[in-house]
Amino acid sequence: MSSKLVLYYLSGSMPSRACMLLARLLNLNFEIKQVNIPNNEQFNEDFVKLNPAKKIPVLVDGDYVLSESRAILAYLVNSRSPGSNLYPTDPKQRGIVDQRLYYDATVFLPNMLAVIRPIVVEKKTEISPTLQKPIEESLEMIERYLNEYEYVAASHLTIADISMLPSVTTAREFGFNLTKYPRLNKWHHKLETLPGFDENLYGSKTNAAYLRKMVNGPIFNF
Ligand SMILES: N[C@@H](CCC(=O)N[C@@H](CS)C(=O)NCC(=O)O)C(=O)O
Repeated sequence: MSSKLVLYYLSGSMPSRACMLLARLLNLNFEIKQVNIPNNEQFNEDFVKLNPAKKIPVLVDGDYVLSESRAILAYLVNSRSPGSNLYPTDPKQRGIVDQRLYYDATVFLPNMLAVIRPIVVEKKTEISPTLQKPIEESLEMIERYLNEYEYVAASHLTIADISMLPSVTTAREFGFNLTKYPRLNKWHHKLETLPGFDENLYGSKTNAAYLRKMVNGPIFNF
């Protein structure tokens, strides 16, 4: 029997919510341990032992510890739902899913975190307007992916959708107009039916509200 999973998490954190969404979708028995990033709990000694990179999410499965949300998503499918088309086993199909995951890890999420981290962790009180365009470019990129397939990497849901969804919901709460990207907007509507979407929405709203409070105004002037 597999052990109970523990997810180090914060609802305002997009990659944490991606792991939560997949855990809910797979109906996994898991416990959430809050790591309060605004209070800098990621720098606490015990947490740093768990993840020296000082980031959430972290998954603990017995004595196995894994960080990096996309590695966690892949591990959860491979270990709890092997063979599922959430992470296709065909090399070419998996290649497309991995490409989207790497795009998310190296471009889209960093574009979002460039807005969030200075405020939440560094306690800055201003957001540079130059950070708006890179997010628009990422939304356009996902629109292109959705031109190729109904979901971002295939004709069905994969972990690439789950990885990107929290950042798209957050972008919408930041004021980005998703109707400018018709396929993305439709995709987002479809994913609203996923178990855990309400928690994703709550986290996105909390995050946006925190930023607006800290900068004392809108996140961007559209
Ligand atoms: N590439 C990582 C990014 C993790 C990440 O940056 N997490 C943020 C919360 S969204 C964090 O823990 N930030 C704390 C800090 O930067 O000090 C992943 O996808 O898991």
